[in-house]
Amino acid sequence: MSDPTYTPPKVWTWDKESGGRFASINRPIAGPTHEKELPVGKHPFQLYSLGTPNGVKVTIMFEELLAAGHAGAEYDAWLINIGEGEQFSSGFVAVNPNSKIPALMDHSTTPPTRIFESGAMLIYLAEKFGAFLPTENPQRAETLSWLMWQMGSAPFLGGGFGHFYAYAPEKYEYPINRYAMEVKRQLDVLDRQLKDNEYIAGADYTIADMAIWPWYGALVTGAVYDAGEFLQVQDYKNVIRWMKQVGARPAVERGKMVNRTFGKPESQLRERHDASDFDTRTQDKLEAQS
Ligand SMILES: N[C@@H](CCC(=O)N[C@@H](CS)C(=O)NCC(=O)O)C(=O)O
Repeated sequence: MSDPTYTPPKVWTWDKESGGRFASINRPIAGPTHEKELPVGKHPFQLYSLGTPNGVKVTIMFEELLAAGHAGAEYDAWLINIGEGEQFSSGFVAVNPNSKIPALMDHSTTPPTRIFESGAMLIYLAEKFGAFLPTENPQRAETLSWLMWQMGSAPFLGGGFGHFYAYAPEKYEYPINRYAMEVKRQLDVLDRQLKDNEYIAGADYTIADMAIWPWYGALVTGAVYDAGEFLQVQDYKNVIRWMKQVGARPAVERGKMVNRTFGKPESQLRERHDASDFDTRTQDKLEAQS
């Protein structure tokens, strides 16, 4: 193990060998690394994504909209392999200058509209279809407050706790303590809110649930970062009740399969171009054909 103390030099320089999972794709500069256009399918919405929590928020929203009868929400979901640096192609950067999944194009507008940041996509789609975002205050303000809470909080869970507990090349007590404390505090925030409310923003299921469930719903199953015991997630009983309730929605079950590249083959629909793909193109079926 290297020396756990560090004296920063006067000027930070890029250490390409910093180690840890994702070290090979982390760079201190933005912009494309290579020229490549993105594919465009037949539907109004073109989603370029991966089945991580940030990607799943948006595929849940699309599946919920379609289940609610909004046929205009049909979408193609293309797989972006971030481990291979596909988020740095010229086509992807043109949709999301921040080079992170998910990235979305709405081809039903002239010219087509680009949307980046998963929270912005949820608001855009909710406003476009008049669904899952209350139009009147205080419910609208409450929903947007919780949506922004998720966008501000999850980096402490993923980039903070998850990075130092699961991905860093060596384990250090200081950052793990710091972020475990913060994540447990966040879980307690949710647990208290869900004690008196069926859903995150009150009595109705909204985009706030869709944003928070893929991160904190997964966390209380113990599956995320294999940290269930460490964080004692079973203590957050109201979050667990809500996690199960939201997870049982058929649109949520479908949404979490889209662009998924891990887990059981039957749970992976790596690309979605048609509603029938859930029946015919999951990974187990594709592998059986090859
Ligand atoms: N705030 C962004 C976060 C997106 C994000 O962090 N995406 C990750 C995957 S979950 C990513 O694309 N990472 C690739 C990289 O950092 O190069 C959002 O919610 O859309």
